[in-house]
Amino acid sequence: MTFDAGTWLSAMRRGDRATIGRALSLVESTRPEDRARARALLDAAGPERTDVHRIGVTGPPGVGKSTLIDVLGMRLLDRGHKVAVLAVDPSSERSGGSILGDKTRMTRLGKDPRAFVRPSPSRGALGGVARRTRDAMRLLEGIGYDRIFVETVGVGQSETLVAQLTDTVLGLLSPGVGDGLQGVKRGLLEWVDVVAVTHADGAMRGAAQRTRREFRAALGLFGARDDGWIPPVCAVSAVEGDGVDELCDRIEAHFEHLVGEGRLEARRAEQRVRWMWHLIESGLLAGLRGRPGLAARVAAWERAVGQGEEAPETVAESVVEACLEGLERSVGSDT
Ligand SMILES: Nc1nc2c(ncn2[C@@H]2O[C@H](COP(=O)(O)OP(=O)(O)O)[C@@H](O)[C@H]2O)c(=O)[nH]1
Ligand SMILES: [Mg+2]
Repeated sequence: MTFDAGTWLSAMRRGDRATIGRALSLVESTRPEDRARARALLDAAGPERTDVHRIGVTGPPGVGKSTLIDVLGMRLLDRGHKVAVLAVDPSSERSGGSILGDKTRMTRLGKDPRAFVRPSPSRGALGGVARRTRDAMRLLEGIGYDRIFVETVGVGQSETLVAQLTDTVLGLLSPGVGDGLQGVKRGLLEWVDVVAVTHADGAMRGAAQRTRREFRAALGLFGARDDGWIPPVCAVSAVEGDGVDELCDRIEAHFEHLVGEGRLEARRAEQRVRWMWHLIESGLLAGLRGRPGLAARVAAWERAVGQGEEAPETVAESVVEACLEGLERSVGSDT
């Protein structure tokens, strides 16, 4: 099908999965001609929707993220929602089979016509992953998906990334991980909205319940957050189904908490502002390094600083000042 944003969107809204896949590939591409088409699609997809719940799922490889998304997603379908799943992997190293195996872990969701599972994770540098994930979410929202899961390996920066992309972060723990709580960063409890201990079945059932109690107690010590939310701690078996309904209710309750008093808008507004600053920073740097009309000058600065003829501070200050003066000239100055 040749490209036309309107035609593509209608096909996607009718549930044409091949076109959805193609559109997501466009959105993920960095080629300039693809970027232009992706932008046309996003413009046509309409404004950001506040009836859409973006749910980040984070935790170490093997904790059960994909398996749990499969059962939670099925519950949400039964409750009348349309579910989509994206995976992100901002690590430079390969993360083994955990994400590659996602499609096979999401056997039910992957086959259900009401759901869309993006099998390939968005990989690469943090900024690129954030951009592709944001755009993919907006596209999926624009064609009617209203519960979007973002699965991410809970390592390093990807943890905070997912909090900047989603409304609710579900943090998964393995039974026993909380023993004494030394192994768990306190930071985690500050930005995870719902906690679930997985593998609460068979031989691990008791350990999972113990870990749950320990986390409850720990969270009780921290008290409620500024916005009044106390992250609930659940124990869940994705295999036997125990605790899945309760967890699903808790996740939905957090969304209601956000929607209730304009907190969702506030959270997303903050995310958009952060994103704007990220784009300004990365755009300025990329522009300075890559603008053809400045290439010779930039090379001369580097040479002068490298050879010790100019101080790095002197050059940096004059570059920054010139950028800011140029900006004041074009947008005006408040003073
Ligand atoms: N017994 C049991 N096994 C589980 C549960 N959840 C996941 N698993 C298993 O744990 C392994 C890793 O699960 P997966 O969903 O791929 O983890 P991910 O890397 O976090 O996405 C798989 O073999 C699953 O079948 C659970 O609740 N109970
Ligand atoms: Mg997985």
